[in-house]
Amino acid sequence: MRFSIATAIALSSAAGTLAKTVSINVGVGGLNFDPTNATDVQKDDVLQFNFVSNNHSVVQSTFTDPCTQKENGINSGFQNIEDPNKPFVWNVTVNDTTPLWFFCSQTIPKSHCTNGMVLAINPTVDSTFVTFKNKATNGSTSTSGTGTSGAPSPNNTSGGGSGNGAFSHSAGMNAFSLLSVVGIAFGLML
Ligand SMILES: *[C@@H]1O[C@H](CO)[C@@H](O)[C@H](O)[C@H]1NC(C)=O
Ligand SMILES: *[C@@H]1O[C@H](CO)[C@@H](O)[C@H](O)[C@H]1NC(C)=O
Ligand SMILES: *[C@@H]1O[C@H](CO)[C@@H](O)[C@H](O)[C@H]1NC(C)=O
Ligand SMILES: *[C@@H]1O[C@H](CO)[C@@H](O)[C@H](O)[C@H]1NC(C)=O
Ligand SMILES: *[C@@H]1O[C@H](CO)[C@@H](O)[C@H](O)[C@H]1NC(C)=O
Ligand SMILES: *[C@@H]1O[C@H](CO)[C@@H](O)[C@H](O)[C@H]1NC(C)=O
Ligand SMILES: *[C@@H]1O[C@H](CO)[C@@H](O)[C@H](O)[C@H]1NC(C)=O
Ligand SMILES: [Cu+2]
Repeated sequence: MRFSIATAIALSSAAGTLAKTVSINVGVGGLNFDPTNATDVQKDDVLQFNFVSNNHSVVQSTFTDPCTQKENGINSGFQNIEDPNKPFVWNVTVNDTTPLWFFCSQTIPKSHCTNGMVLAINPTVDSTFVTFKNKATNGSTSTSGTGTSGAPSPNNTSGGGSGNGAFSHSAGMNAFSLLSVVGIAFGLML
């Protein structure tokens, strides 16, 4: 089987436009999303939300009202994870590049949103992640850190660590990109 130059170039340009997966951990080790924000998310890219611990949700809101569900906004529902080895994965396809704003709607025993559990996709220079988060927390600088709720024990909230490593992230994509680069090199050598 031979890779022609044409095949290599076709593969390469396909790789340039292929949708990517943006992996986002939900509430791992604290009341936060990791990463807290993502830029350059394009149409057809997939947001892969990984729920590995506690009882969180991902709910779409608006920049002006971070802790309230947007009308007809998307909502993962509460996902109570009892076994970090059995995470829940929620994939959301992005349909355009307008900013998306999200929060966790858990309020027991305290509001995760007002403690800073918010996420921005494609924030802009006018509507930044920092401003969005400040709106959510009302400017509070209180550590949103380890005071997680719903866990068996606060000492165990980082137990998602092992589950965390279990995610493949976008390994498939990377492998594909590598393949096309190798394909070009191979094609040029023929
Ligand atoms: C936005 O996310 C990037 C990583 O993707 C991070 O380096 C940066 O600190 C984040 N910005 C804020 C304001 O948290
Ligand atoms: C998860 O949290 C929601 C909202 O607080 C609550 O209604 C639900 O009972 C919780 N689920 C479990 C299994 O604890
Ligand atoms: C979510 O997307 C990832 C990467 O595209 C894929 O590997 C996984 O099977 C999808 N999971 C679900 C539940 O759709
Ligand atoms: C994009 O459109 C699909 C299909 O209608 C929908 O399931 C998905 O929730 C949309 N994505 C967002 C971010 O609204
Ligand atoms: C927000 O903070 C201001 C000043 O710190 C305070 O006066 C106001 O009551 C707070 N609003 C809410 C909704 O907590
Ligand atoms: C967490 O661990 C610390 C010391 O490692 C201990 O003092 C504390 O009581 C523990 N808390 C719980 C809820 O287990
Ligand atoms: C952490 O959780 C495990 C099981 O989930 C339990 O065996 C262990 O005692 C817990 N540790 C603490 C400090 O609560
Ligand atoms: Cu939460």
